Amino acid sequence: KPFKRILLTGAAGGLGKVLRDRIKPWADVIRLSDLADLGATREGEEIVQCDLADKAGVLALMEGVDAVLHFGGISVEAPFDAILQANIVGTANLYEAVHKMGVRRVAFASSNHAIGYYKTTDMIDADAPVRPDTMYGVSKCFGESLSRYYYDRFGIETVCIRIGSSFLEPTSARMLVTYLSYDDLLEALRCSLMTARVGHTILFGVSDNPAKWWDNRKAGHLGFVAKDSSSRFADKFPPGASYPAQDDIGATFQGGPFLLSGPQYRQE
Ligand code: NAI
Ligand code: 15L
Repeated sequence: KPFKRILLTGAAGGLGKVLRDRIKPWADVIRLSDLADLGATREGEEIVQCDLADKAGVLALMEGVDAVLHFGGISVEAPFDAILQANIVGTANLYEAVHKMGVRRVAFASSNHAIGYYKTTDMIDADAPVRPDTMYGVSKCFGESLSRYYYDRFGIETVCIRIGSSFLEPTSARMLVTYLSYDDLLEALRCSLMTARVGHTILFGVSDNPAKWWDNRKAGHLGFVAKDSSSRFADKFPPGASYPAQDDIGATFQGGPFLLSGPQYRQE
């Protein structure tokens, strides 16, 4: 197998549960970690319950690890104090541990909400300046910057995957554009871990959907080719229909409903 031990953070979450069995061919041991309970240990697994905000705990978590899939943290908008601990302090603890323990490769679950203030009429690539739409999005920008720093300073390689919407199927018209199938997520992770040299790469995690906002040519060296498409769900959301109902701002910006979270927003 390509790796001895892969650490998956956020293993009890929606995507963690999807990945738990599917990444087993990549390592002798998968170390699963989360704040939440992970149930019984299965074959080829180790379970370490840990709060990412606990620096010593995260350092111990990294022992013997040779690659990390960092999916743990708060996955939606939330009060800043909570985001600060889980996503900002948590990701800082993770990279410090990665550095101290000599881990060479990380795949970081970033989000489209790092660039959610671009309009739905915009087409952007990895060089477009970040435009987070929430404090959650700001925390993902922090993870992207932090991983850039650890690459430039220490040569630790990271692929930041700006995941669109990775669920069983799209649940809104917007998700026909942002949908990332589970198989395509797995392929994006496989490319992120197995490509010989990735440096610091930003990859938009999206399937080969008919409508596109994101150009992945700057991540071409990863060789990621999405196989799925939201087209088979298009009938559920005919043009002009909006389900769930969104007001104009939700349809104007790439971040969609996240623009409606929080106390205030502006339209320009
Ligand atoms: P989720 O919310 O279902 O899972 C996140 C997991 O992180 C949870 O099990 C939670 O207990 C754990 N967690 C939260 N705070 C923690 C802490 N302080 N210490 C340790 N563990 C903690 O989210 P989901 O959908 O599985 O997403 C996984 C990752 O992918 C997240 O980082 C999310 O931001 C990112 N992402 C997901 C997208 C999607 O479409 N599902 C889209 C864009 C990004
Ligand atoms: C995200 O970043 C969230 O983690 C996920 O729950 C979805 O809301 C997704 O973005 C999205 O934009 O659909």
